Amino acid sequence: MPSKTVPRLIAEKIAHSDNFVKRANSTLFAAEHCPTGRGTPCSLIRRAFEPMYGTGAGSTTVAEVCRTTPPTAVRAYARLLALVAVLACVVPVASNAPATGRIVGRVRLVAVNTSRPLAIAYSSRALLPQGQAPREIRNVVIYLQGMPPTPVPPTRYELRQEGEVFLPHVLPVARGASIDFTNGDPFYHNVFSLSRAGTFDLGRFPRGQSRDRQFTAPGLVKVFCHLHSDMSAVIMVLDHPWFTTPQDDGGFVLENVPAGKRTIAAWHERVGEAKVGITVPADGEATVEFVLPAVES
Ligand SMILES: [Cu+2]
Repeated sequence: MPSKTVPRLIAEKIAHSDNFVKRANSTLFAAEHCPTGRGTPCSLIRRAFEPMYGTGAGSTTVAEVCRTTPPTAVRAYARLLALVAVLACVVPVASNAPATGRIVGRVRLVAVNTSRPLAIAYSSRALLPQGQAPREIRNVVIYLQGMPPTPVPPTRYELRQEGEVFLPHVLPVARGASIDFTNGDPFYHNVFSLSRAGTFDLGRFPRGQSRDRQFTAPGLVKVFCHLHSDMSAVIMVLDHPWFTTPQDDGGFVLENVPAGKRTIAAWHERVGEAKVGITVPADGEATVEFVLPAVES
């Protein structure tokens, strides 16, 4: 029985318990034969053990788990392990929570004299239905700098292609997030990137279809369409959860920020990064304001 949904931690604990016999990448015994002679047919946990045993790419059967207890007991055991894992996480947090505070801020975009009009990325905005053009402030990303890599539960986002533009134009995500690129136009689009943090080409696809991609390396991923050279988007992949996009009025809040001295940055693709050092008080609030010399569209 494939157990693709068993989380790795639990799968490892199951495999290491006395009730199970594990084999990495085994061709020595088939599902019908239990080497211990005491179990029921072996079940497969595909991929879950790959990092553990280093069986390499292209390997599908990376571990076999031989059950000596019925599936219901396996599930109950897995649930018990999950509960233990949850308690192990929750209890220390409840008794010894790291002090956190919040950062409340505002971003203002100010016009500057520029010989260039808007970046070419915006030249097809006229195709958008009236009133739907995203405000330039939404293309700012606010994030903390210098934070240790902090895992974030995988999240799924959508980045649409509509009116020959990517919406949103700028999308911050945490490492591990997946993005569905959905074509909402009555003609084909493509999605590709040559960025170091993510090189891919999702091919061409028609209206209503989408292609997805997971982003596993931090950094800026610039996304384009082979078919429409004006189209572009920027995905900022961050290695922690402390980031956000300002509201239409420029306001933003970062919650649960570890207390202490922090560096907060505001990024815009035509301005780059502006950063400020602030002190976040435990159970308190720090305020910050950014003024970015970006042309309001
Ligand atoms: Cu296109």
